[in-house]
Amino acid sequence: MALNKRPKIAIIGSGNIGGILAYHATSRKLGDIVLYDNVEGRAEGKSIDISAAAREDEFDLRITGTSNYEDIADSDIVVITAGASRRYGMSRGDLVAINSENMFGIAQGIRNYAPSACVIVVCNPLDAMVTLCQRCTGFPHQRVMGMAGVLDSARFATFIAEELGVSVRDVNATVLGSHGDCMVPIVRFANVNGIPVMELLRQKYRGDEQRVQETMDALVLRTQKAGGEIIRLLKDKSAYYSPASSILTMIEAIIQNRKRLITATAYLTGQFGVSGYYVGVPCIIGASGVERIVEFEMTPHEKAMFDKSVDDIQQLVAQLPEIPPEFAPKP
Ligand code: A3D
Repeated sequence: MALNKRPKIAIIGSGNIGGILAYHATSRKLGDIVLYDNVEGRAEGKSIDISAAAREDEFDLRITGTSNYEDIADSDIVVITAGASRRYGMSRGDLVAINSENMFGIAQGIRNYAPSACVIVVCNPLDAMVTLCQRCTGFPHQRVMGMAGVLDSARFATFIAEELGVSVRDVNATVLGSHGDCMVPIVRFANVNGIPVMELLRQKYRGDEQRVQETMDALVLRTQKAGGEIIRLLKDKSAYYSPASSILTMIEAIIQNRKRLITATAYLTGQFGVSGYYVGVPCIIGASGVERIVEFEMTPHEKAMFDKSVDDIQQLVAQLPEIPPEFAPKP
């Protein structure tokens, strides 16, 4: 019997997010994992540790650690979790220079050894780094996407569930736009198994419209600042458990060709009135990557917030360095 090849997932950057992602990807049996890091021994050490969980967690996958790009050869998916993260007091934009420099080498490694992969960018500032990754790899936009919206939407859903005292499993929430303070939670779409959250807040606060609005405003603001809230508490680290879970959602959607409708940072060619920029929007994610961007009519308030978010992205992208000549498309 011919057995199909198992999916191969490369994770570039074996720090907090990369390590947890590798562990959960193996325990969910998603495929063989290659952990890469430029700190000698880090990826290998984590891979040996995770391998030793295989018996108890009942997986028979291969997990290897490396500092050599050759080992990511022919990966189906590459996730980029390499790079500096924010410290307390920093904005995501403060990471442009350092993480751009990292991206040059990473993109070259991916372009050389995993030319058919779908790439999920996670490092910050997300919207700029996914742009740079696509420019450097030259891959079709459909195969280069950013993970932010799944996480931002999960945070919004979590805060709504806590406020209403319901299971987060039943909460649908959508956050679009940039992965920054100008992200756009779409309040109109927030519901608990179809019942609008605003209606449930009205029931809770017995029709006190001011209290309802203030509560929703606070949920939106907390979502927009959620990353910073965690950094303020951890001081020298950013969130890592929930980003890893959100990346898994995207990996599963691609590997299992699930056609999930989720928010991903995708390249716009006129959708929502934007062209030539990566922005967080609703997408169908399947085996080919971003298979379709799903548009809907925004209210004037949503559109104003979305446009502000796009301005934010444009400012970050304007700070990106020139692409070195070795990345120029081959004639
Ligand atoms: P951390 O635990 O510091 O791990 C980063 C790893 O990358 C370290 O092991 C480094 O050695 C490694 N690394 C650095 N440069 C390179 C390079 N050039 N090649 C290979 N490996 C390298 O950080 P983390 O895992 O907490 O976060 C990783 C990135 O994700 C950061 O840029 C964060 O800002 C970002 N992040 C994004 C989100 C989103 O929702 C988009 C959420 C949380 C963190």
